[in-house]
Amino acid sequence: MRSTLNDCHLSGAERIAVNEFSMVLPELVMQALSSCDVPDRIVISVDKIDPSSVTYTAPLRVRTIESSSSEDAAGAASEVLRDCGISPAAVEKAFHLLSTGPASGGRNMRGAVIMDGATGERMEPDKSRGVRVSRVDYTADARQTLITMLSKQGIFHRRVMDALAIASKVSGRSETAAELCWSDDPDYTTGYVASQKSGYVRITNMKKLGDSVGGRVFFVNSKNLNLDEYIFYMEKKPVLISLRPAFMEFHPSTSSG
Ligand code: WAQ
Ligand code: MG
Repeated sequence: MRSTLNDCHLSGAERIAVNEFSMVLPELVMQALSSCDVPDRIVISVDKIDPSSVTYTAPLRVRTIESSSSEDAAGAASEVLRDCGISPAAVEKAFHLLSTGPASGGRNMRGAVIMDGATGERMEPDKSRGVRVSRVDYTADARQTLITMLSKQGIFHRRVMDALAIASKVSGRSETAAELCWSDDPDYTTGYVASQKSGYVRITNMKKLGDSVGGRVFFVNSKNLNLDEYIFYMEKKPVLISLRPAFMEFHPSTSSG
């Protein structure tokens, strides 16, 4: 779903529906109608996907580090990244890119930077668009459980659910060493570092309020990396986040959504 007002982007969302297709469509329309402005255009496009192409992965566990300034946050994020094996040079390069705007002219990208976690070299073919993660969603069970869990912690927000889905898909691929992200939205300053090793680590005050630069960096182990396959997984491979990933992968036809 994509909604616009006067041709300006208002909101967007993507879902994978297994059995509950007729329920998902009204949810997308409701979501479009509940953004801060009323859209004058809502576009919903639907693609059929082959059920046998869907894989299942577990959600990353979630924790939050409270930091008091962007310097403090950078210190905390660097520590987690270093612990995931990212070199100091790559960490520094990623912070520089995301704080100055990763696309040319200091603009934001639509997608993510792919960076060699050892050398800091950028590997994404299109350096202004980046790699856009798509085709990821929660199973109905996992969505409900995570909403309850995040609400109990007082951090439930659609933005957190969306970011956790992206991070779980990205770290679900073994070539990913870690991800670093903060929003390009000037009034959302909490970012995260995510990996299989660290889980999804939210870090507050990752940037200063009012700053409209942000982005995502996927750090990879470039040894044995097939870049085309990696990008295909991120952009095209349907992945459902499930609380029972091993079971569901083995019996995809028993999925209830
Ligand atoms: N795939 C790859 N990169 C993306 C995608 C995507 N689907 N969507 C956005 N990006 C890149 C793009 O460069 C954006 O400029 C940047 O990420 C930030 O996107 O738990 O809202 O949607 O409280 O603004 C973190 C939540 C929120 C932390 C991040 O990012 C928390 C967020 P935004
Ligand atoms: Mg944004």
